[in-house]
Order: sequence, then structure tokens, then C-alpha cells
Amino acid sequence: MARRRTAVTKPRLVVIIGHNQQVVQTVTTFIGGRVPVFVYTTESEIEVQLAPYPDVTVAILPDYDTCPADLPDTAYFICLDSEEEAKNIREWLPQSRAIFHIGSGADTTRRSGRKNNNGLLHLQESNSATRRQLFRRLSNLRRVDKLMDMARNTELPLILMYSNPDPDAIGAALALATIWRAAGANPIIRYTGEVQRYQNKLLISYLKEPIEFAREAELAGADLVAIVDAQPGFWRENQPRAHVIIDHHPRKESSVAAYTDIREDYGSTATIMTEYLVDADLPISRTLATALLYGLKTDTNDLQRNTRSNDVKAYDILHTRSDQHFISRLVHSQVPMNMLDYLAWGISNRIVVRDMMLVHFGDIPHSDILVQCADYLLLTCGINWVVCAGKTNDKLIVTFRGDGHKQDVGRRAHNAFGRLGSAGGHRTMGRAEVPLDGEHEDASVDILVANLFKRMSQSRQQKIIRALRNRLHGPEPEEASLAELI
Ligand SMILES: [Mn+2]
Repeated sequence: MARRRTAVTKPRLVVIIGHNQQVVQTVTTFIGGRVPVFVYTTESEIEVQLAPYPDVTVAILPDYDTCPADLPDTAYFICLDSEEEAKNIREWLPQSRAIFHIGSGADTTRRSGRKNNNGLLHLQESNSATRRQLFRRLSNLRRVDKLMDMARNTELPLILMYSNPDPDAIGAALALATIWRAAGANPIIRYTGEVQRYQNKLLISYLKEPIEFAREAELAGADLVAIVDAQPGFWRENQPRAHVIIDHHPRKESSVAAYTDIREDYGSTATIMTEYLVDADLPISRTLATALLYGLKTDTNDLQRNTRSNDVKAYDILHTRSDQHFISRLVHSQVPMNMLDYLAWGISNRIVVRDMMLVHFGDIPHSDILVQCADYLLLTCGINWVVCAGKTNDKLIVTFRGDGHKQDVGRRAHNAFGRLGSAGGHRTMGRAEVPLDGEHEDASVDILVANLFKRMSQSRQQKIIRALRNRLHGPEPEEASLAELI
């Protein structure tokens, strides 16, 4: 994708008023961009200091109390340490938002944030903000140094992902591999479960990187083991030993290793790894940026969940470097082909109760159907929450989805079914599982309606029960299907 810089119009000239030690630096900033500078000062010494610079016009004022007659109409930079004096000058300057106050270092640290200061803007971040940023970077650099040191002279460095790796784990693993390769090591990336989701298979094949199931010999033979986007305590059995743990899940007490970086307040492990790479100025290839960005997107639900400013910053850095069309393919590959008939049945057999949509599928092979259908139906205009129910493994499964605006479906799930089985969730997602003890799917309709609409009149409840049962006794998803393989 060809990228062009947005055109920026240079100022015709700028005016600097004052005499503190920031004058020369401010002048050079503009002269470097070939913008002429007018300086108004009471100190003749300033004229001497600026003599070597071209395109600078210096006028000596008797004081800063009155407006010079020839003052150009442009942006103004007041280089005085005293805030009071700066405000006085502001009084006689033309009405403009483009008036900056540049105190010398000691003063700028004391000002509070970027608040409007009687119409005076600040040119730079305060020293303390710059210092904080620098300290953060130095701490990340120390971490990258340590990671690289650990990998030097290793025979078989292993990067391990827990169970069925998700995009965040895959992106983080690839980032750590990049750091270790920069240290001359040859790491392998492995997982201990199975890649199940279609998108994750697609991502792995796109990366052209051998990301495979961890064999016994590899686990036993590795002389350096890193676990990313997980902690050793996640494994119930055969807990791997780890020298490195990098994660954003809640810290487990057992997570002790030579190197740990667990940042529970981060939206993704991809964010931590992006900071390492950027701060250490290591290369981020297009494929790596794509994997990291997709990991960040899926873990934060597109910056809508558990997101803080670090995640947004990482997103900003990654999105220009990544393969947007491939990410679009991943994002649009959400619905398995064999799900379409269930979706079609759910759409045809929906019930609408005010701003809520309800579907009961009866017997279903697995509960993924409920999640897929609820996510889809929530896209309907005027529908703010969706409940999809079904019977599988002798349990009534009820999936809740909502937009979270003025309602909490996790609490709704808990209030409706908490006494009958496990039920709960958070604002936008909820789930309940109610044991059925061999009861027929018709009975599950009664349980669903009686608990979901506790405050509804009996007659209305009966109406909904009849409607749901009628739908259950109509054609089943497979029978209703019109789609044939052509
Ligand atoms: Mn994660």
C-alpha cells in the first residue's frame, strides 16, 4: 500500500519574545525548517548569541509592557521563565490560540499537565513526563538485554504456548523468536494442545513458520524454555519447567522463573512484546506485525475489552506495518460452513420480547451453535440483548449476549439460573448450564421461560412456551436446509 505523508503547511515566519535560555533552541528549531524568525527581547546579549544564525531578525525592546508597532501576525513563542510576565505579554498580543510559553527546565516541571493556562500553550511535554517515558524505555531495554543474554549459546531454545494456541500466544511467540534470533539463537515454537479454530490454522499457515505440537523429546531436550501468554500453573498435568514467563493473565503464585514479566493490566501479551521490539529498535516484519496485531485485536475485542493506553499505542504502531487485507480475511472467517443451517433456523424461529431476541434450538450437537447465533442476532437493529438456548449432554445451555449499554447480561444469567446450576458472566456475555436429569427438550422450554421471565404473568409465559414448542416441533435445521453441495 503506497503511503503519502499528509501535507503540512509551513508557517511564513514565527515570533519569539523573551530572553531565557530556551530562545536559541527555539530559534534553531525553526531555522532548521527554513522558517524565518523574528525575536523581540530586552536583552542585547540575545542579539549577540543569535548573530551566527541566518534568517533571524532581532529587535531590542525597552520592556515587555507594550506591543511593538511592527509585530507580525503569526504564532508567538514567549521564552520567559516567569509565568506572570508571560501572561502580561499575552494581554497585548493579538487574539490567537497560537501563543506558547516556553519556560526553562526548572519551571516547566512544576506546571500541571496540559491544562489551559490562560491561553498559553506548552511546546513540549514536561520534563517529568519525558523522564517517565525514558525510564519505561530503559526498563524494557534491560529486559530485552536479559532475554537476549539468556538465549546466547543455547542449543535448543523452546517457546511454548499453552494448549490450543490463540492469536495472542502465536504473535507473542513469534516476537520472542525474533528477539532470540537477533541474539544468534535458533528457537522453535511449540504448543501442547491442538490448533482448533479455522482462523488460527489460517494464521499459522500465513506465517510460514514451523509452529507445531511439542514432542516429548523437544520438551525434555530444550535447554531454554519460555512460556508466553500463559504460566506453568495453567497445565494441570505435566507442568513444563520455564526459564522465561511473559504473560498478561493474573499472576499465579507458582510462576517463578529466572525471567518473568507478567503485566496483568495489559490487554494482550502482544502489547508487551511490541514494546520490547519498538524500544529495542528490533525489526518488526510485516508477518510479525500482522500476527501481533491480530493477537491484540482478538484479546481486546478490537480495543473494546481490557484495553489501556499501552494497547492503543501498540495498535497504532502495528497497524501501519501489518497486512490489513489478510487480517480482514481472518476477521471475516468466523462462521464454520456447517453452522449456516443452524443460523438460518435460528433466524426463522426467533422470538422477540421487547429489545431482546430469544431462540431455543432444542437438541444440539454442541453449544458453539448458541454463541454463533447469539452474536449474529445481536446485530439486529432494536435488539440490545439475545438469549440462545439448547439441550446438549443432558444439560440446558443458555448463552447470553448483550451490548452492555444499560444492561448486564452476566448478571441476568446469574439472576435467572444461578440457583439451578452454574450461571454468570460479565456485562456483554453470559452463560448458564442447568442439569436436566433426562428430561425432554419440551421440559427445558418450561425451565427456560419460567426462569428467564420470572416477573412475567403466567399467561404471557405460557404464550412464549407454546411459541417455542411449536418451533421445536417444526422442521429441524438439517431438514430445513436448502443448501446442497453443487
Ligand atoms: Mn492473551
